[in-house]
Amino acid sequence: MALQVELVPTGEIIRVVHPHRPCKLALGSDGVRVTMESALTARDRVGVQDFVLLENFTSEAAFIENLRRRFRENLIYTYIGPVLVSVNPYRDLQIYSRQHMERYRGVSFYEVPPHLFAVADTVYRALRTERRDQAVMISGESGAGKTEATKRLLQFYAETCPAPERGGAVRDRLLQSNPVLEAFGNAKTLRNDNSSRFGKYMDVQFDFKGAPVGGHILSYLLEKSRVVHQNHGERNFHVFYQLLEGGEEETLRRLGLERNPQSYLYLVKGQCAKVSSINDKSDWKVVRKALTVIDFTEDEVEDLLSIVASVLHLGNIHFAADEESNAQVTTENQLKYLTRLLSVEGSTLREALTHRKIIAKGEELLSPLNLEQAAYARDALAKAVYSRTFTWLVGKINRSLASKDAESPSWRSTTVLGLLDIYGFEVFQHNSFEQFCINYCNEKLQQLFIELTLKSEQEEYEAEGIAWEPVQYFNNKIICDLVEEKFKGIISILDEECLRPGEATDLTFLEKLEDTVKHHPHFLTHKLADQRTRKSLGRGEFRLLHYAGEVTYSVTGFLDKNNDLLFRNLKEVATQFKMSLLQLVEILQSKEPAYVRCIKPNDAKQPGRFDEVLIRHQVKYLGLMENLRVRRAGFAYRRKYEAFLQRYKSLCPETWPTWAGRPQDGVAVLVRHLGYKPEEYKMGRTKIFIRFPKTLFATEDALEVRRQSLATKIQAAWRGFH
Ligand code: AD9
Ligand code: MG
Repeated sequence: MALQVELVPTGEIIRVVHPHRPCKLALGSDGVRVTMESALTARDRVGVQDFVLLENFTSEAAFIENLRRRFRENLIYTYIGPVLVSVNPYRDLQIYSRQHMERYRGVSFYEVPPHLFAVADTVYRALRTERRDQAVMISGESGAGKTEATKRLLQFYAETCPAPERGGAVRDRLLQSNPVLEAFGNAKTLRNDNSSRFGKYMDVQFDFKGAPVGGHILSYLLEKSRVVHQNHGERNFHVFYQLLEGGEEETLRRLGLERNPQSYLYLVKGQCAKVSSINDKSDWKVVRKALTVIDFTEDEVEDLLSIVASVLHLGNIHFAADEESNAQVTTENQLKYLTRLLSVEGSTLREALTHRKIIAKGEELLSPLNLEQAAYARDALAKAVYSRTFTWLVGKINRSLASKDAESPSWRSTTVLGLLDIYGFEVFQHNSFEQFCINYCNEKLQQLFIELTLKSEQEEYEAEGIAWEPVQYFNNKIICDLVEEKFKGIISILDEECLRPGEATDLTFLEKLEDTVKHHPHFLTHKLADQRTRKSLGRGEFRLLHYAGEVTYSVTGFLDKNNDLLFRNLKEVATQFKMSLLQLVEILQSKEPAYVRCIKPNDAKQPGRFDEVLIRHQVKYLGLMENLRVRRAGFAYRRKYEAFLQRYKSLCPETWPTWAGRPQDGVAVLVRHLGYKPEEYKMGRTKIFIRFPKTLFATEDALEVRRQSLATKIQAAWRGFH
């Protein structure tokens, strides 16, 4: 096996430190053999570890080729400057061990191969030394590896940060909140066996010594429709199957449940209760234990299970029509369990399932429901019960994670590290309100991403005293405005329609939309389309040209689903989702951002398969080329003077083996010796900026030659010694 080492000459001694490129070091009876792959062939084989070093940085093909080479070598991480691009390997690469954590602690970001832990460590050190709040934003499509990355980051902090003086349990709670949230908020979908069906933003609070002392979770838009319906090949939320498989006999009996998921209508729609990659029984054990760690009392666990069970019983409630076509409950047994589990009167529940309250002339009247309406009411109740339980669960976890020292003076000096694991941009054959919300969310985050990347570039140039040349880029604010603008944005119009119950329908909403935003370059409907595009648009649809591409949304269900989200106090016209999103953007803006951009290599969840079409699409919608262009606008490469000098000082007799003066002056002497032309680089206050990769590569190659000759010398010396 090729050992990954780097030889760094320190005076007369050869020290083996971090890997930079592959090199074989063999100790045999005839001495030591050091064979290094040349820098050039290594670049050919494994690509560059930072996309800014791509010669042809505007070429998408070159970008993808670099990803492919690295992926083939199991190098799943690559940088775009400080941004980490990650490709899901779909196999355990054994790269997250305690040793790996140690290896990435306290080292210089660019001196080690790209890794999630390098980001974790850099963020943590910035938090400690600059005392600024940080946020790691993890994005990518379903199955790309966001949740895995979030978990690895949490694990890194839990294992490597010092323990707090008091309340050490918080580290366990931070870790254990995960299986519980996943049980209730994740499900098997066609794209991912453990797909998060809610967005998550988690804050970890650190005290002034850098120990984790508390946490807080914000959740976004749980996909509650899954409770009552799953597409073929998908499942309901994990917790249902876990409880049925893993719950104790006695518990199930008390809840009136049978072990077989096939007995429950809410669990059979997707026809795949069993998933080979999931062990519901052992997962339940983990969840059950985690509930205790995060402070659930036995009574609270009991309540939680009662609610889970009641959703299953609700799904099995059947109705029959009486002679007036009014729905009557026919499943008395289910009703009996429900009244007990939910602690409601049987008559109240029966009435709620088969009648609707209406107010006529100031009086409350009960109007009977027909079969279809009753089934709808039953499903609505199941969804409401489940989603409220989820909200309650998050609140409960937050109380358990809340720092117990909130009142103490040290609390005031805490810093916060946020982790954002949100669903990526989605385009399906059929896109509805959920996709609209998710894609709007991604549109906002993309706007923030580009803004912050540009801002940090500009700030760095200014701080370094280097002239900033404005970069041309696509600003997706125009699309965000189209969705969220007051009075004439899509959300405003939708809310307005929701305020006209009885009169408004999904189609009147679409008509209003057509009237208000008809000339917008990113908006199209059947009516507004020309002959050519009209064919591809249905009458109940509108199309948005997102930064990531076109998506056609069907308006069916928009009013209903939005009503669900609306604040009950309807004086203000704003939806909950938009508000919580704006709040999230504010939270993120107040922090120093770091980014992990996850890519899914194939749809088959298979290791080693690199599906180019799929990947090209993600590179596009993650805005990676835009990101690279901004990063490369001026200079391909920049390094602190100390780091640059340390790495290349052996190439100049004046700086080798040590340079006594200021590192900046040493670098000046060094690059003059190397023959850098004035237009190829600039000297900032603390860093050297190099314009083109080829300048850097020439220097790297020179270093390579020097190392090879050193290696030859050691071998000769070794042979002489023996
Ligand atoms: V979704 O939007 O919630 O549907 P995620 O969160 O992006 O999606 P997730 O992290 O759940 O995807 O990853 C999907 C699966 O890919 C995991 O269950 C693992 O089996 C696999 N995976 C992801 N990242 C890694 C990794 N770094 N190493 C090995 C991985 N396997
Ligand atoms: Mg996820």
